[in-house]
Amino acid sequence: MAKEMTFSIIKPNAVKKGVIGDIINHFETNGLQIAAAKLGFMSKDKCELFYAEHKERPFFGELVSFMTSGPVVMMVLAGEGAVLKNRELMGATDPKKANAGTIRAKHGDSMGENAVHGSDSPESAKREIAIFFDKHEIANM
Ligand code: FUP
Repeated sequence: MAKEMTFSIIKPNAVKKGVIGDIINHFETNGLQIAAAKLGFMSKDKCELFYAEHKERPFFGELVSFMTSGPVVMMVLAGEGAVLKNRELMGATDPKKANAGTIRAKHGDSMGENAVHGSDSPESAKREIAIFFDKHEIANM
């Protein structure tokens, strides 16, 4: 499989719990390298743009208010088949349905507060990375 990049967010509930290190360790020990990272608040504008596909969904307001409620870690992950690999490591959207040992099973609190985000396709990854990072901020891993 070709080397790819994907976009990852450690969400406010996971940052608050102090599990940034555990999550990054999970990535690094499973073949994903950190090609770029920043910790900080997501602006409401960027958050709404990021989740634009969910704009009409009933949970949109709650999702944006949660994602901007505290600092997050925004990252570019690089590795062989990074998009799919990251989705496997995260587990299902609903932490109750996520396989044992996945990040969401370990650190997710609810469907909304599910600890991490990961791009669902290489096209989404490209779009999402461009919202939060300039090209020169990303290491060529
Ligand atoms: P995922 O790709 O696994 O992050 O899941 P989705 O793109 O379907 O959902 C994006 C985010 O919306 C999830 F992380 C959590 C939130 N969400 C809800 O809060 N309620 C729902 O019913 C579905 C999603």
